Amino acid sequence: MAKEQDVSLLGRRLAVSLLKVGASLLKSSFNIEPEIIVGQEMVRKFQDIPSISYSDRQYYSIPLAKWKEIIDVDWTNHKKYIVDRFDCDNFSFYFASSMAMQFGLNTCGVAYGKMGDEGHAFNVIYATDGIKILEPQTDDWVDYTGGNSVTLRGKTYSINWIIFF
Ligand SMILES: [Ca+2]
Repeated sequence: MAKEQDVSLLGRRLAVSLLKVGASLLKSSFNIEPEIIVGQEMVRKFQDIPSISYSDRQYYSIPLAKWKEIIDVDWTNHKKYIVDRFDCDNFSFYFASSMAMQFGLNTCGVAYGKMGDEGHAFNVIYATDGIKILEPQTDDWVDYTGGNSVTLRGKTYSINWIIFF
């Protein structure tokens, strides 16, 4: 029994070490040099959204082309959808938190609204050269230029609330 516990403990420590090394390698492979945006300035671009929350004074972002490179390797879209436990809200907060945790980018927000007639959560990316609405379950995105809805994957994504954190 003692030996089994030792093996489990060793396995856990190895797993954590691998995660740390992997995260560090991934970040250093991108050479990210973010631009700083004042929160108040950023939210001005979302005047057509009924409600917006932001928690930070300064926001760090990069150009769309660099965001695309990150999205292409990020594995959020490969995660399995599980009703309630890992559904649209979890995908969205997970993706946004991963961007802050792994790359120091807090300009990926979470949007609550509707996809067609159904309640839905998804992401908003405030890049230094544009704004995108992202479906984190599929990595599809579309330009946001104003208003409170976009057409993405042939569906209307409408936004009631955005939070940047
Ligand atoms: Ca959930």
